Amino acid sequence: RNYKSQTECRGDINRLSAPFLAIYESLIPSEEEKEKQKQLMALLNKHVTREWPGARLFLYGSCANSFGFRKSDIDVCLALGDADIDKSEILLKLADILKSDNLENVQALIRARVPIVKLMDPVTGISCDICVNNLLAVINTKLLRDYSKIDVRLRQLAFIIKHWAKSRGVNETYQGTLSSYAYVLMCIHFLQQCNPPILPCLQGMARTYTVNVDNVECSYFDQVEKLQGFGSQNGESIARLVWGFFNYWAHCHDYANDVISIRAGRLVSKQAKDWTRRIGNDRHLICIEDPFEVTHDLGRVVDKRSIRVLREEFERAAEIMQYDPNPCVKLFEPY
Ligand code: 3AT
Ligand code: MG
Repeated sequence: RNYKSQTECRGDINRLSAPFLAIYESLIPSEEEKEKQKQLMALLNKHVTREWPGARLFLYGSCANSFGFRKSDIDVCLALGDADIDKSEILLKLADILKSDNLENVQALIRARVPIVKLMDPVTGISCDICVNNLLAVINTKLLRDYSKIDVRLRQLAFIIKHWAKSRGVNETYQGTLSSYAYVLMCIHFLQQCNPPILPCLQGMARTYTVNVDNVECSYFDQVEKLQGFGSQNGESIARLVWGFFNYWAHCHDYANDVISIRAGRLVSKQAKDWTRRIGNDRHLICIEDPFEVTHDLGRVVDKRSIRVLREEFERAAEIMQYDPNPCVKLFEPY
């Protein structure tokens, strides 16, 4: 089902692409920063393999999924083969080991929802969070990175949407708004459902990559170099896509009935997922299905108050994209 846009797009939309692309370019991390991240990973690896010879370290989240801004912290996952370990014990041990090196502010936060060790490396200036055995996050990081290689407009759109969300204060899960991960899924969905599509549905194609993590089978077509040019039938400019994204979430999405699913490559119904009523803290006011943990709604953090904030922000952004002479200023105005 393709949505019909509520409004005709303004006639001068394409002249807005240059300023959006300039913002995107200004947010991309430098090669030098990427080098420093590798340097810190090598240092951490040395400590970890000395203590746990079979262990591996993975980067995940925005530093590895290609949707990270410059000067971001990095997220690291320590993968230990054994599933039955006591994570708190491992993290306390890891903190002890890292404290004895020159790392600063080393702290084990073992009571957090995702328990981690935090630290700052004074040599590179990079801060980092290390979690244990969070392999689904490593796999969803790869999926997002693979999507970003198919059409550069995904990375451009997601950077602009994340920058908007951070500027407007709607990228705060503890306040009931959405995570960066959720916004990237919304961008992928949007580019899958446009006509002609700019992105395929990788989980709906022949599987070339399969892993089992925590009893979840994760598989999809990952030979994305073969999909170069997939979206070229659709010539929409980045400005037009930003306009379309906000128009979709402001005026076209059916919040009462629909779930976005990049796994299915289309909308699915709340009914089919039994997400029609509140269960515990899950209110399902905006439904974004996780591509692998399909019972997991990334919109679960959204409550009665924050859904209003979010929808008002989408409407504000759609209005600016339609009428403002200089949207790039107004759109990112601090709230
Ligand atoms: P920033 O650039 O730091 O804002 P990020 O991409 O690092 O964004 P998050 O901080 O939202 O994104 O999350 C870090 C990673 O953790 C991204 C994703 O691989 C994983 N992740 C986050 N939230 C969830 C979730 N609810 N379910 C599964 N994986 C998640
Ligand atoms: Mg992060």
